Amino acid sequence: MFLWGTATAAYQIEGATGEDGRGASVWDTFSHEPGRTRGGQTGDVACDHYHRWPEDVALMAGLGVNAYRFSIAWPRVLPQGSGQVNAPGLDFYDRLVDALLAEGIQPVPTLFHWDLPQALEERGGWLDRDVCALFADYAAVVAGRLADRVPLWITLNEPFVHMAYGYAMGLHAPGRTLMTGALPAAHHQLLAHGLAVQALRAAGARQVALTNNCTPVWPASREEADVRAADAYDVLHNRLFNDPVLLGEYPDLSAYTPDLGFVRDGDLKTIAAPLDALGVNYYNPTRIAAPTGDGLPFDDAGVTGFPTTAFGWPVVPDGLRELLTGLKARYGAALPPIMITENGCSQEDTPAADGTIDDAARVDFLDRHIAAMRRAMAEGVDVRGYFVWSLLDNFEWAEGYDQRFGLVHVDFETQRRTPKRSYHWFARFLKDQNTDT
Ligand code: GBH
Repeated sequence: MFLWGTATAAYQIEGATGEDGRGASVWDTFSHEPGRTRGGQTGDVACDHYHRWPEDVALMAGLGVNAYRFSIAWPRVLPQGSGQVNAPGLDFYDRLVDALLAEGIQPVPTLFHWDLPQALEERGGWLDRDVCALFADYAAVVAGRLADRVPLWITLNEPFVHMAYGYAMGLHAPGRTLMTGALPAAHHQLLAHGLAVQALRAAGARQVALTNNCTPVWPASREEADVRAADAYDVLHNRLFNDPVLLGEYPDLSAYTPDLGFVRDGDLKTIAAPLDALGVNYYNPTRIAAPTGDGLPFDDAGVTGFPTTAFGWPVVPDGLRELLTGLKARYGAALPPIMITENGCSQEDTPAADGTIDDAARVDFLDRHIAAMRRAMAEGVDVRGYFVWSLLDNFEWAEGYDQRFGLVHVDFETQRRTPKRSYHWFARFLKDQNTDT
């Protein structure tokens, strides 16, 4: 069965950050520091999903999706990151899973979507190798409770973005600005993934995946310097996270670091544990030019000549086809089936006088990206699922509540949910799928 779903993440929707024994995460800390997020906004309340989840499950039932990708907040389950399990935290996800199953919706949990327990940040976060084993312990606890009802598990969300934004550039929690010194955070996330694959399977998980953010990389010109820079960027954004998992080796990282001292014997074997699916989050291609400074081996030249989302990101549907066929060309038989675990766009989405939200641009965006995915499938790429980011407008990290990605509008003053035109469009689309098959 092809999975058609929507996606969310715990810190972006749950709120209730101090309730029922939840520990603090790096995003609680970071978002409360002055100047970190737009207008100082935080996920303290977000979509109040922790209390309103029955309404949100009903919205998905009305939509007609057969899958829902959400993330589990590590600090809800283990407030200190390790040790004492917080029963009410696990109970919350247990109830959610049952409610989804009752509506015929397959729960697809992600174990880490950037909300590391603050207690683990205090010992170094993802720079501390010991956190890898603690992640596997956490995975075992959650799967021990849910794997009887949850077939497919995702370990991490976008380790590239977490490394780059959280550890290299300081735009996300934990706000470190290590630049290439952030590389151990990539390796430790990957090692944590590999250890979690073992823990999940031991706890009865039938299918395990990793979700990577992938981008087709376009050289700014055919000049050799631009082509070389584009290759260097492809190494950092895509191959650093796909090669070790799928091929069991790192790409040439010499443009970023003189040595890989943080990689120990046996790590790559752990990281390369066979997967049942590769989760791919696609937003847009990246255009890269030769470096002008003396820091990184590339410059972001910006994609021009395409329409943009409210965020300013270029809308390039065929980039998804290009990405998928490119993955197949590079990894061949080593490429597991693919799930598009996120695709979507932010738009202005202001309600009209009568309260309706006519997000025609989102309808067009989704329609064209699904068509591009199907072109890739026609070209032989094995795609097994597609999840819209996102079900609800939510806390868009450093951008706060201004960037709206939902099929459902959220009024953050009242928490009122209003399905947008794209919701009704996707519901119709899903109905047509069912009658076709
Ligand atoms: C995902 O990250 C996250 O998983 C999710 O939590 C988040 O809410 C969602 O996307 C929307 O942001 O065109 O050069 O300006 C996406 C990471 C990084 C992808 C920035 C798009 C734009 C680059 N994004 N990138 S550019």
